[in-house]
Amino acid sequence: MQRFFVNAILFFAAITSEAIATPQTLYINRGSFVTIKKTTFPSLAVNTTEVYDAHNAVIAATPGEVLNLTIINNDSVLHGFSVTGFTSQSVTIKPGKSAQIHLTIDKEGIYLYYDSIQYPSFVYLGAAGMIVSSKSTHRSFYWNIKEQQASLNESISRGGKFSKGNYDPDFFTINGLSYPDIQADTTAKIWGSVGDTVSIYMVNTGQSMHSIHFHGFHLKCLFSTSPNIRAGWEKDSWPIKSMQGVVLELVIDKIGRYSVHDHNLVAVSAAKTHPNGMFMIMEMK
Ligand SMILES: [Cu+2]
Repeated sequence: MQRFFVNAILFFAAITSEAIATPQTLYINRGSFVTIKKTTFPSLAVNTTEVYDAHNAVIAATPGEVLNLTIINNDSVLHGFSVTGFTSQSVTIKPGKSAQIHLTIDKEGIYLYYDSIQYPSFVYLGAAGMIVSSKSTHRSFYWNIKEQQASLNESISRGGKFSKGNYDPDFFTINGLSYPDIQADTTAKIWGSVGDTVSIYMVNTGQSMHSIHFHGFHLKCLFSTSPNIRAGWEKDSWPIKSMQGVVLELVIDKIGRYSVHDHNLVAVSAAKTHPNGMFMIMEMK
């Protein structure tokens, strides 16, 4: 009887958690990114359908699971697919073709998948996201943080190479969205009630470091791939290097609305207007 209730609870926990699943098929899509200022620039993304969406797919696994992914190149140039920690299994995919990748995710943690062709140009254009592995039943949020310089995208999308030489990014996004639009992303918008513990999975798929500051709370790092951040640390600011990820745990001990943002103030802007960048208001009830 007790086992039935445990199963029932797990079942309902599964269907009421965020709409993050294990997609079997991923598409590398080319599209037009729409900024918070309603301007556009060419972009890439990895999605679960053949329709471009700046929000790269989140792939969720449980430890011990084997992910059998089919990646379809829905673009007109060669692309690749690699996963950090599994780079020996990288694949290249011709236009209109597909490739398979099999990943045995044996530990809890966070991994980045990315387009390994013309690295880092296609990653710069947007083709990178996260694979998360967890046994936790805590409510989870997923942040893919990234910056871009609108004036570079046209030439890079035509085959130019990304260079950090004169890099001066002007758009800063979480899952392809900026404040206030990011408030409506239920996979990213952090909320909860006093007594809740929530998990935040964060990858930096940009080319710059992003230091994320949580107001009102100290979080604990559960997992990190970033060499400057260690699991077990408890603090309020998390400087995540390019192409690294962290898993943070937040214990909600008070009500209120608290901001969380990139501490580098330019990253809270979009083409010089504030606060249209990496900024969110968390709601604790
Ligand atoms: Cu701050």
